[in-house]
Amino acid sequence: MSQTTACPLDCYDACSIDVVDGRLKGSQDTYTQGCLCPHLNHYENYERIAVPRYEGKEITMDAALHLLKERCARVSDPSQILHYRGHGNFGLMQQATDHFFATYGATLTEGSLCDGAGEAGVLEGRGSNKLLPPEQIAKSEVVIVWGRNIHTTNSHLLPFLKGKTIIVIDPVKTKLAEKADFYLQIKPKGDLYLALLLSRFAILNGLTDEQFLNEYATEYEDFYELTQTVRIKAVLDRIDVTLGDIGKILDLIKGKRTVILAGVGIQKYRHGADVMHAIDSFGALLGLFGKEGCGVNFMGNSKEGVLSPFTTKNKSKPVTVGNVDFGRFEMAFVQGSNPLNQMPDTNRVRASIEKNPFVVYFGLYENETSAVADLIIPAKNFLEKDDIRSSYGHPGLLDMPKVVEGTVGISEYDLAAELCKAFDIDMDSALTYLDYFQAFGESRETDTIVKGREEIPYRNGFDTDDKEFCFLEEYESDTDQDGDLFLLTVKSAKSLNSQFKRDSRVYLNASHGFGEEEMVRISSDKGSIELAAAIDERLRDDCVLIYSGTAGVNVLTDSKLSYEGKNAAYQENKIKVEKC
Ligand SMILES: Nc1nc2c(c(=O)[nH]1)N[C@H]1C(S)=C(S)[C@@H](COP(=O)(O)OP(=O)(O)OC[C@H]3O[C@@H](n4cnc5c(=O)[nH]c(N)nc54)[C@H](O)[C@@H]3O)O[C@H]1N2
Ligand SMILES: Nc1nc2c(c(=O)[nH]1)N[C@H]1C(S)=C(S)[C@@H](COP(=O)(O)OP(=O)(O)OC[C@H]3O[C@@H](n4cnc5c(=O)[nH]c(N)nc54)[C@H](O)[C@@H]3O)O[C@H]1N2
Ligand code: SF4
Ligand SMILES: [Mo]
Repeated sequence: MSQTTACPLDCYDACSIDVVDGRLKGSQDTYTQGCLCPHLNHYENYERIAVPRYEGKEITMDAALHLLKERCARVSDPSQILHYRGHGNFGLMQQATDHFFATYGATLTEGSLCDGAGEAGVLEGRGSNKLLPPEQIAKSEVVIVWGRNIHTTNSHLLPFLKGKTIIVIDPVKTKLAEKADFYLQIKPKGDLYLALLLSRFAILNGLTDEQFLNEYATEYEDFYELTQTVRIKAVLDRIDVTLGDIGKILDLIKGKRTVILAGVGIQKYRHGADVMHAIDSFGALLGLFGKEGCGVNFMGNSKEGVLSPFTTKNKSKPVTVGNVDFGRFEMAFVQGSNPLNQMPDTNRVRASIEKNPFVVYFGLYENETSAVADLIIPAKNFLEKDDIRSSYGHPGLLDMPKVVEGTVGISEYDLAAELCKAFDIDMDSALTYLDYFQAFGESRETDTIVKGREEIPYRNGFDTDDKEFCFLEEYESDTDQDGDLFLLTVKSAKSLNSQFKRDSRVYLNASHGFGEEEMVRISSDKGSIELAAAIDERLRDDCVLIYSGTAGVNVLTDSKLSYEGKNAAYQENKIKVEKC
């Protein structure tokens, strides 16, 4: 017997899955093309939390829910309860708990650990962040992959890139960079200046689309003036790019249908919004919006066109997810997340979580956060509950029906419904919510997509007040030029952030003189960790790489947020590496 569901993970691909006799197989649809990735191929092998625990002792689910309700009731001011929800599961029904906590008056989070800065940059220029469908990428002639590691994070897009001219801009020589027609091993944080210089020379070399600019982006002359304030020689040296590199990129894209795929790598900095806005401004000069086979894509907004039936706002002012002080609250409910590994500045997070008198961890796996939680509630996995999801990589709206009768854990809906019942809060049936979400779908021949998504985004102008693109007008300049090393914390092929098989080493260029497996101490102004070295010739000699999910990586990072977008800025502070 075969049933179809979808991968629940925080991943561009949102694959369709056929469950055949209990085994997970990639559906043969045009996007998933019959294959899943290691996370899902080995999904059943990862040991789950089977039984709830309170203060280290196993308890029944009934007892756990009773404790949870009792504790909520005991907090006299509900805004003293923090609801901290991550993206361990991307199903829309995960928000069911927001409904309870928001209605009850608890404090929710805002901002992002992920793409908030880039998203803010996109919104400034376009007024919305519309997803560029893979079909348009397939119709392009040139693809610029800018701070995105497609083989690792978005592998199902690779077939759509076949036969195209590929340009990669990344401080790490990724797999795609190895095969690219042109690879620019830029210095980290150099992208804003690169975009400004590309724009300046695009204008000088006549690559702009006058008709498009006169209709949809008339302020381009002011932007040209901004690009002229950049001191060419000094800036090129600083970002380790030559005039020849700029010329080569412009030659490759001249007159070609071009797509820019920007990833989170470009915006893990405080000025991340400006970086993305500068890249978008370059795209607008070339007239890449609203045309077949063209576009600029930065993690599409997965919720574009999908509203939430759940109450998610209340009177309590939300706190920012990147620097929340858990210690300020009387209770913290952590769902689908591992803040003690994934939030920046782990030492600060640890101290603040330790101050919180009642931390609840609601998840699938043991991790740094479950290790310190007072109450642990296992969740059902995606195979064991009904859900539905959208994606930030394609326009699909994918049903995720229950395919297995689970024996452990509780679903987010059931947990929220229990709490709502206890506190006399209205909540509809799970089916009502699922129907509500399904109504945003539109069936096509072979799949269902979110209704109203544009096949060619921005065909009729932008979503700004005057329908025009707003160019970058000013930017925070990056003055950081000290001799310390850049820390790149990128995604690993074996883990999904901190889920599954985590990496444990620090990757360095051989020029630093460390041996393979030699223990080294990596320090920043936030703390230090010790890891075994791995020699990696894909890296520049001013960069050190530690994969996201590695234990301790965020001891090194700072919790200062991006200037716009309330985003964590994981790559802002520099590091030193020395022998242990
Ligand atoms: N296998 C796997 N897939 C995943 C995830 C995972 O953990 N594992 N995580 C998922 C999530 S949550 C997200 S947000 C997406 C993210 O997907 P991506 O955007 O692909 O994520 P990253 O690996 O963080 O960064 C991409 C690239 O940016 C480069 N980079 C770093 N700094 C700079 C810079 O200053 N300039 C430039 N030009 N490039 C830079 C890095 O070297 C890296 O190759 O992936 C999703 N998919
Ligand atoms: N240094 C560094 N830090 C980073 C990043 C980086 O690149 N570098 N990336 C950032 C990014 S892009 C992101 S998106 C965040 C991600 O940060 P988090 O959202 O905290 O992601 P994970 O660490 O993968 O934790 C997900 C948890 O969800 C739980 N889970 C899985 N499925 C379910 C379910 O169905 N129900 C419930 N209740 N729980 C479930 C699992 O137990 C798992 O522990 O991390 C950020 N942190
Ligand atoms: S993690 Fe991504 S690539 Fe892997 S199965 Fe899920 S959606 Fe597909
Ligand atoms: Mo993310």
